[in-house]
Amino acid sequence: MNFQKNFLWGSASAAYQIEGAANIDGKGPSIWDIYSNIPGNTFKNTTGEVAIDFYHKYEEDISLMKEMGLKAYRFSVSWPRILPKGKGEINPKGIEFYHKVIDKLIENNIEPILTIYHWDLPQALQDEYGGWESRKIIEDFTNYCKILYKEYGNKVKYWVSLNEQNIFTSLGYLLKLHPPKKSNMQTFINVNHIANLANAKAIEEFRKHVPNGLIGPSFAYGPTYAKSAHPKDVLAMENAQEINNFLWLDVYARGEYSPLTINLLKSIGITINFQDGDKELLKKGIPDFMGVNYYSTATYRHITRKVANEINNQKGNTVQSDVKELLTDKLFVPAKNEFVRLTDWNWVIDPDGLRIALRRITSRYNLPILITENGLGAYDTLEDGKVHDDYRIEYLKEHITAIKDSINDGCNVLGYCTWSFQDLFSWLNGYSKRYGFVFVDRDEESQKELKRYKKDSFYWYKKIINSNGED
Ligand code: BGP
Repeated sequence: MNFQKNFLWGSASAAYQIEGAANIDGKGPSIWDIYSNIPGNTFKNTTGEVAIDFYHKYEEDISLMKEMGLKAYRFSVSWPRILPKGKGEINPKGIEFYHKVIDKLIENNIEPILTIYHWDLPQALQDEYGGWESRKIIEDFTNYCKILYKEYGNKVKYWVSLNEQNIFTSLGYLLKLHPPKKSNMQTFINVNHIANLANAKAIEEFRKHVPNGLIGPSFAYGPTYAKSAHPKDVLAMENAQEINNFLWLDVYARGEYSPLTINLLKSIGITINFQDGDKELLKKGIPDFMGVNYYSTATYRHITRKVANEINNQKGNTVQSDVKELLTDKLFVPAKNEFVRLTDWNWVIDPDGLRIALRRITSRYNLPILITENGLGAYDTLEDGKVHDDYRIEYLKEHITAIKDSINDGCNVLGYCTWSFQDLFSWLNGYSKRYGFVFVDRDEESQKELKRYKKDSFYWYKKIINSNGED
């Protein structure tokens, strides 16, 4: 079997990572504008203030997409560009900007995939009630969604509700690596329950406003492996699967938490704070597809974190968490997998893991899947206007083969968005970790220009798209 005829060969991005124009045309501050400006919070104190200036260069970038023949482009809307204070007054220039981007994409036969929330929460809502920690956010998020549905609902078919809820909550509320830099398991679970409700409400409203559209969340799916066949390692792996995957996937796809997840949380003293009406609302949030962001698999065992940390040596080229222990250590700890390769940032390279991810979702939920992110972060070098990124081509090729195999296995995959089209700002790694098909020159002298160069992978992906997945 081959890729379906209308397979969405795409690429992805997020507002804060590309737009820049942080204080321009009425945009309000997001939590990331504030957070990345505090020394020590990001790698070498880099910020997305200018990023790659997509705000002013979107036409140039979209013509590069057209030249490549890209079928779909995933981008996110910046909530504080639409609503500078998170609610209340709408910023007309923000509304207009995304109309221009969407129109340009459509004009060039590129399917827009719109992400509603990719982490840039309006700072005003964080200040007023602690952002995702308060149920007040459900109403404000719903109102923001309704504005987008009304404005763009007749132009955009594919919508992503929340990007990687599992990552922004675990890095923000467990590992102290994202704003608001906290570490408390009960707060983490409360925040997630609130985000689940907001996600369900957003989907419920979507059905009313965009009846012909398709919507789903994007989940950062790291399928779990057991370190060994020791039954205790297998149990640890299953615990990790409940708490690191099903905690979200089941709620999205089935509208309820698995009883095992609830009981495992109880065993470490954590409860999910249900209120009247929550269970009914979650049932209304079943998506049309599951968005999957796939980078790596995760291996687990049943020893102590101290031992695990000694074994899992970390590389110091990113901001590291200083959290030494988690409540979940009683149930599982991360372990090293000696059968996989690693990137320059120690991220596992495991194309089979993508096939496993797609199969597990299909087997448990039987939903269509849109791969909303996958890619290789690497140090690229620009020489005479060229970037020879054969390592990226190799990586993507292997992952595309894995998708093809999963389709043959019986998975319904709607499309594949690589991360990313252009080089962009990496939340914890600044600008040296590059993912794009298009190199963006941020050398000091040329930074003002932010000149774009096509990498070797640009021409390669063009061929892949043109042949619908045949190399
Ligand atoms: C995902 C995010 C993206 C992007 C990507 C690469 O978790 O959704 O926004 O950043 O990971 O991550 P990084 O930039 O840390 O390498």
